[in-house]
Amino acid sequence: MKPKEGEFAQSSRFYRVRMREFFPESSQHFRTANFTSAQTEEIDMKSRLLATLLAACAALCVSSAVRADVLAHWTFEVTVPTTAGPHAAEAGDVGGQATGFHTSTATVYSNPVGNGSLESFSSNNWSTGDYYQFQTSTLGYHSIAVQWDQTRSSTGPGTFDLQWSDDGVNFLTLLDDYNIDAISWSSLTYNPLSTYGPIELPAAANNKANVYIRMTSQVTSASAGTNRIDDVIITGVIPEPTSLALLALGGVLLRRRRESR
Ligand SMILES: [Ca+2]
Ligand SMILES: [Ca+2]
Ligand SMILES: [Ca+2]
Repeated sequence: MKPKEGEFAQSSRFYRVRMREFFPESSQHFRTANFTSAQTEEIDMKSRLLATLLAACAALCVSSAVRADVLAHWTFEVTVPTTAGPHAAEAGDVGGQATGFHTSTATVYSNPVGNGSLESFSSNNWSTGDYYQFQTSTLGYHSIAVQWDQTRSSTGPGTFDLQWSDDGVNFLTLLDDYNIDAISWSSLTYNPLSTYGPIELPAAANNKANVYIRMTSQVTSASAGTNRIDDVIITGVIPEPTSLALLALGGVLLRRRRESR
């Protein structure tokens, strides 16, 4: 796309606009066009510098937007659930608590094999409205997301809602009636078909002292039917001042180059 020497007047308007940014005091020349090869080289060099800086800034902004931190990760390898909890997250920068809730007092909480691991969080006697709940803090974080592994026995509940709340009382549905297949888990082999998400929470979940996420059964199943969950991971993003600083630095460098002419 580089114009040949002496052809600047005919090159694209975009190019001329960019050149005027660099040489505001002599922008008239770009319409009449007659450059020595040294001038053309300088124009190209500055143009490339600007493009490089813009690309670097853009790349940094994008990378900071997608790089998420793990706030809480429940593996159940350490807590090894035998009750409704609370069970502390084994990993993550913030931590949090997992609990189960069942209407039936006959419910047994247990720890069969996970999805490629030894332990998970399992329960039986499922009624509509029973749930697994995961709590963490999102203070200082945005772009909150959750992913998890879930399966069931052949007679366990297979329809759930994913819900969230910032007070633990009023829940909003993120995923309505998602389906859980009865996939046999192995402690040695991870099965990606049992992984759900990541599902992003709305901006209202940003920067909250408490965020609660529930997987709530939409059906009542046979009393012996189980549903189990493993590797629940809540992530968030800390706004990074470095990308903003780099953008500002780019602006300073460009100004200096202009002023030094
Ligand atoms: Ca596990
Ligand atoms: Ca176990
Ligand atoms: Ca539903």
